[in-house]
Amino acid sequence: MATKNHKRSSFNFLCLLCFFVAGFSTYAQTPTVTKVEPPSWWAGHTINPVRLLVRGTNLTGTNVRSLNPGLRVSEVSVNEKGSYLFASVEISPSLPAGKYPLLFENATGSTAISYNLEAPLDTQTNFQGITTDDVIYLIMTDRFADGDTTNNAPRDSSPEANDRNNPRGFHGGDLRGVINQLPYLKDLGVTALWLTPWYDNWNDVNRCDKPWCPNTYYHGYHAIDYYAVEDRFGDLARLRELVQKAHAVGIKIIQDQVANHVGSQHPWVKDPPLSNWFHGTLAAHQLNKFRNSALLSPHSNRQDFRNTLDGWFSDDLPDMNQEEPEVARYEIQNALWWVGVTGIDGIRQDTIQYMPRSFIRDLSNALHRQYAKLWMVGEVFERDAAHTAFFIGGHTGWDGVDTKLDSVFDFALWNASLLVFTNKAPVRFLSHQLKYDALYPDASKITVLANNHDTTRFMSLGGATLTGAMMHTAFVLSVRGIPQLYAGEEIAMEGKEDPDNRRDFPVAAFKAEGRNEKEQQMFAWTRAWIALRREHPALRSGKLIELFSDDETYVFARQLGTETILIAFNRENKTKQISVPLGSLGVKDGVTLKTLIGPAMRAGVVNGEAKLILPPQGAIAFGAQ
Ligand SMILES: [Ca+2]
Ligand SMILES: [Ca+2]
Ligand SMILES: [Ca+2]
Repeated sequence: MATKNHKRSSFNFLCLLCFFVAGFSTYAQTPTVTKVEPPSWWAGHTINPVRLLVRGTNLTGTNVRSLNPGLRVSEVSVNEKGSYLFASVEISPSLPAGKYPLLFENATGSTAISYNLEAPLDTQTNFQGITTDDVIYLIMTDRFADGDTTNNAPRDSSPEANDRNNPRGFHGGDLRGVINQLPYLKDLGVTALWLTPWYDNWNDVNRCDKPWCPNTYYHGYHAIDYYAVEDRFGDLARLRELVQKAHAVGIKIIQDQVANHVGSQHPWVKDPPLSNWFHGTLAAHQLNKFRNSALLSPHSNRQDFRNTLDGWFSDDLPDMNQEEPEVARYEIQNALWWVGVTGIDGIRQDTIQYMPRSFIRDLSNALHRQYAKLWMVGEVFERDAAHTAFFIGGHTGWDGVDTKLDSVFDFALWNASLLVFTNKAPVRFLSHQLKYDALYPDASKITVLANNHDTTRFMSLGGATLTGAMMHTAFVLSVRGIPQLYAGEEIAMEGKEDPDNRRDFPVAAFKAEGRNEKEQQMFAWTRAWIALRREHPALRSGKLIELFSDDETYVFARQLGTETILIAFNRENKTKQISVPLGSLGVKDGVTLKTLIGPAMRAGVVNGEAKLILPPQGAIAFGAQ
C-alpha cells in the first residue's frame, strides 16, 4: 500500500509537473511576430491581395484573422520550422489609410499587430520615369558627401569598419550629404540621381587573410533587410526628404535594387522562409562561373545555363530563387513598396541577367501596371550589343519572352568610346559600333554610361588625356539614348579598378573656388554639354544621322523637326577641314552653321555641302540657322 500510495503521490506530483510544463509550453507556443514584410501597403493598389511574409516564433498552426472587414486574410501557410508565415491580405479598395489590426492566433494564444495602410503619394510629382530628356548622375552614397557625422560609427560596428583610410571601409557619406549637395548637382545640370543601394547592410567588418580584407559593405550590395534604409545613410524619413527636395528642384531619383541576391549576413541565410528560397545554402551552393553567353545562346547546355542563373555571384551573395512563386511575389512587392513609399522615378536593377527573363518581364509588368511612367534599367554588363539587346524590352527573344525592360546600359558603346578617346581604336569605330543599334527595337531607349563604380575611371586608363576625357563626355552627352555620368568624372577624378574608382569625392570641389584648374576645366565642359542638351530638343530626342567618319574624325547630326545640330570629334593634333552632306538632311543652301560649343566659327551650306573646320583634339557642336 505504502508503495502504491507512494506511486500514486508521485504520479500526482508528476501530473502537477506535467501541468506546469504543459502550461509553460502553452505560453511558449503562443505565436510571436518580429517582422512583417511589406510593413505597409495601399488600398486600391494593382497588387491586391498583398502577400505578407511574417517572421516570428511558434507560427506552426497559426491562423491570421483581420478584425476589420476591410481586410480579408486567406492562403495562410507556414514553413516547417514555424519561423515564417505567408498570408494573403485582400484590401478593400475604398479603405482609408490607417492602422488595421491583424490577429495571429493558434490553439494556445494570440498576438495582435497593426497593419499600416499608407496614403498614396501624388502621382503628378512622383514616379516620373526617365527619358532622353534626362541626364543621370551615379552617386555612391558612402563616398559622395558626409552630411551627418553622428551616423558614422554605429554601435554594432568596430572602429576598423569606419576607417576612412581603408578603401574598403565605410567613409561616412549619407543621404543628408546628397541633400546638401543638391545645389551643386542642379548647377551641374543633371536631372536624375542613381544612388547605389540604400538597403540596410551589415555595419561591421569582414576579416580574412585575403588581399581584400578587412572589407565592409559600404557599397550596399549585400542587403540584410530588403525593407530598411542603411542606418549609416539615414532612415526612411531622410530618404523621403531627399526625394521630395530633389523633386522640388527638378531632379529625379533612381533606386539601385538588387533582386538577384542578398548579403550573407541576412537572417534568411540561417533560417530561410522556405527550403528553396535560395539556390542552395551557405554550406552547399554553386558559384557562378559567369558563362554569360549561356544566357543568350539558344544552344547552351542546361548545366551552364543553370549555373549562370543560379550560381552565387560570390560566396557571400546568396542567390534568390525567383522561380519559387513566393520569392517572385516577395521581390515584386518589394520593388513596388520602395517606389510607393518614397516617390522615386526609376530603378537600376543590379546583375539583371542572372535572373530568369520571365521574372524580369513579370517585375517590369508589375511596375508599369501600377506606375505607367516608371522606368527600370538593367545592368547587363556585356560589351556585345547582341547580348544587351536581347535583354531590353520591346521585342521577343528566341525563348518567347519579351522582358518589357525599359532600358539597358550600353556597355558596347561605352567600350568603343573609351578605346577611341584613349587612342586605342580608330575614331570610325564609333560608327562601326553604332550600326549594331539595328539589334535594338528602339535604340533611343538605351542608357549610355560614361563610366560607373565598377569600371576604371577615364583618367586612369592607359592613354588617357584630359582632352580625351572631354571628347568622351561630349560623345556620351550628344549621342542617342539616355546619358549616365558617374560622380567625379566631371572633375576628372582618377581611380583604377574597384575600390580605387570609389575614392571620396573631394569636398572642396563642390564649390568653384575649391577646384583646381583641371577640375574646373572638366566641370565647365561637362556643364556646357549638359546645358546644350537641355537647350536643344534635337540633341535629346532627334534622329542620329552620320555625316563623316575616318580614322581620326567622326561627325553626326541630331535632327528633330526643323532643328539640326552637328557634333564633330577630331582626334588629330591639327585643325582638319572636311565637307559634310547637309543637303541630304534637307538643310538648304544658304543656311549658316554656327558654333554652339567650341571655337567660334561659321560655315555656309553651298551646293548641299558645308565645309567644317574642326579644331585639333576636341569636340565641337554646330547649330544650323
Ligand atoms: Ca555620415
Ligand atoms: Ca547597416
Ligand atoms: Ca540568380
